[in-house]
Amino acid sequence: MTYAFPEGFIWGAATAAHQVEGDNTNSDFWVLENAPGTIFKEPSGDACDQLHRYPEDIALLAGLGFGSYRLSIEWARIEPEEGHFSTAALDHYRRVLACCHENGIQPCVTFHHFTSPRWVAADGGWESEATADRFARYCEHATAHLGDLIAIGCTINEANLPASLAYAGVLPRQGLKEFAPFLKDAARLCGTTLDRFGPFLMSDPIKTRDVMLAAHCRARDVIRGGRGDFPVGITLAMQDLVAVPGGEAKRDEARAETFDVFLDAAKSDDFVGVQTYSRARFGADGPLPAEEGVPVLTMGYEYWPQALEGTIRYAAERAGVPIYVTENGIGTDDDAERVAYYGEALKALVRCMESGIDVRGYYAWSLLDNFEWIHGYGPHFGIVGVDRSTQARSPKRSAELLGATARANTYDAAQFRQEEPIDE
Ligand code: GCO
Repeated sequence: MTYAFPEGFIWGAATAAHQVEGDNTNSDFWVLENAPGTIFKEPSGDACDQLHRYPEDIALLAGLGFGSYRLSIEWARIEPEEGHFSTAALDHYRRVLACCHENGIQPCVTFHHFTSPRWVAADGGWESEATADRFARYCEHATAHLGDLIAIGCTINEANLPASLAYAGVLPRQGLKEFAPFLKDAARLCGTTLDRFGPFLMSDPIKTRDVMLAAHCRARDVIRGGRGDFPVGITLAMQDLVAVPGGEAKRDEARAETFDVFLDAAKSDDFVGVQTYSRARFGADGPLPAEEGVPVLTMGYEYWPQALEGTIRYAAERAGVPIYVTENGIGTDDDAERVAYYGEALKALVRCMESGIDVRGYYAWSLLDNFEWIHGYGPHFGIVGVDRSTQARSPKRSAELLGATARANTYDAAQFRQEEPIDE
């Protein structure tokens, strides 16, 4: 089976600043990772040193055949103290974006990917309304400096993640503060008290959802009104929520609590960014465990690449705006499994295209093996491997196949089935 994508379809790979840049010392997550008793498996440290190695990474991405790079800019670097905007940090990102253009890569820029400056987290963070205004002000400055070089803008990454995890029972509904004693020390190290401390994913998930939604809407408006002319949207963590017979009501409740408020707000956006890794099943009493016989990945969810079809369909139908798949991928040490995953996921994407859904682009998560938050460097999502002692990059077969797909703008199912590299 082959499928030719429409002209102009965007193919890329994604990363996030904190996961690849290294030494993001002014961010709230840096404090969380290094606090005594932390629940993080290891600190991010140098990450992939992309702060210095971005020219190599961008050239690599272009050489593989991709046309776009989804990266995030780091608020903690750009506004290290409230109201102080670092021209040096903004100039750094200007060089990064210029480097993308020099390599024929369209930059898709995420303004917030989980991390915030310490001062934001110390003053209410994502539990405080004030953060919505502060975020919009930061976006306004960043757009004034960078907007002419941005091809696609994502305000906030996975703003619905805390609410989704709370609904699934992974996060306590009132947040982690009572349950994770290290947060008290982390708050102190940030110069605040536990009740004022509000880093993403560590805070009250429902308040976070509401503040992030407000922040997104304000940011979207200032970004649109600023320098440059590019589509602006939000990205959402979207598992395919499916009901076993009798589970429809619970599935719909989960959709309402975790997707719908954002998808409804996205009706006024230029697109929705869909980020899908797996599915979640619902029975009459709520979330169900993995189905027997379906492999469970290191991240704890099912190997279910076809999930992408359901999430694209749901997002497109509810929001009624174009879709970008801003993340899709698998954490595995076995690149053959990754190739098989992408083969199935792209097939699901093709089914959506064939039924006329307006999908404009697809980004693999991730360009690089990188810092996977509380899991540290254990899970490998990269299509390019990174040697942790030398920082040497080595593209995997999955990178070559996705790059070839991008270059041809055509999906060829047979390629994703071959055992041996196509060019050898
Ligand atoms: C997220 C983030 C990424 C993750 C990726 C793999 O979805 O949590 O956007 O930062 O690394 O999803 O888990």
